[in-house]
Amino acid sequence: MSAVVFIEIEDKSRISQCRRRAKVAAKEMGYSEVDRERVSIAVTEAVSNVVRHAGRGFFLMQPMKLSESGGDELAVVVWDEGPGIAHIGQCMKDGYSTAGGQGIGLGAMKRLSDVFELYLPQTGGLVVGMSFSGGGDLKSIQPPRDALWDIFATSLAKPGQSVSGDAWAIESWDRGLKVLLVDGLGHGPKAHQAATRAVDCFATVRDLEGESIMLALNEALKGTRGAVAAVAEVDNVAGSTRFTGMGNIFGRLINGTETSQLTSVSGTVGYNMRNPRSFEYPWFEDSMIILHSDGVGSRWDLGKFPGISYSRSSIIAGALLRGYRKVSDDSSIVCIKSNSKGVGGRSTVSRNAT
Ligand SMILES: [Mn+2]
Repeated sequence: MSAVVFIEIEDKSRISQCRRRAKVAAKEMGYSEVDRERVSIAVTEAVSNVVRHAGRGFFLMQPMKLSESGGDELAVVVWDEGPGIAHIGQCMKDGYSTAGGQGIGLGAMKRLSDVFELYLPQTGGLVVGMSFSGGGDLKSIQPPRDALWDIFATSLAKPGQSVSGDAWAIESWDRGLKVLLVDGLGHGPKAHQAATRAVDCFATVRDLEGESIMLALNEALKGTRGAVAAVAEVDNVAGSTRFTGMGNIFGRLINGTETSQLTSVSGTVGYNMRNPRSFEYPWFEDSMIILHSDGVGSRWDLGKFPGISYSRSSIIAGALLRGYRKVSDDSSIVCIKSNSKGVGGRSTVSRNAT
């Protein structure tokens, strides 16, 4: 399974590079030739648009593998740093192209993808969010209360490193979702080893409660260089979220205009860990939880991206990476929304694709 792909779009050569990576990822996910082709065409067009209109931006592609049901999706965010497209409605129509490209346009991208969303940053530019499924059963895990999950999670390795020392996992339970985000100390292969071991352990102890999960992780990580970690248990039935954090994994819970900073205790999982402690927060149908490692600046403000909280989780994660990623470390973000209105919502239960 291919991992995340993050490519800065600087010139024309990136178009074929992104297309190639998209084809490989779709193939590795077992997609049919037809599905591989539509991923390839949509990605090519989206990245070409950046080169034509903006000249700068990034391509982010994350395989999201369902843990149990066999479904999956390939999530793509293409961020365009340009002046923006003046007449978005016109651009949605096929055949429209301002800079002499193939002109298959945003309308075709919308048709080729299973989920399609645009976000227009106030500062200009254009963000395209697309998801592609390979025909798996995406409806398989529905949370209670008729809500739909909208989930995106990614770990970007520190530039120059071949593996990320961060990792994430998302598992379903009968009341909602359980999420792990782990940051192996430092970066590189040894951090990766610690993080991977935590993800493997999490899959076996997910039925426990947060504090017990953290104690199990501590046992599993002994002998590694250790990690910081957080577990969020979203309980859609009780309308609550339990957060258990050890060390500096940052978490915020956003309920409309209210934001809660999620509380962690200090310590290192697998090494000198003190007693873990869980904290409870309310969870509403329109709540959103964002977790990230310290490779993303913690002073972020979604207010700099007006209206983005209504966007899909992949676009929100893209915005945080765009604005706050530190190139001095591995950078991870998990964004989870439960959206009763089903706007862009999809039931996806995923774990790190390694
Ligand atoms: Mn870190």
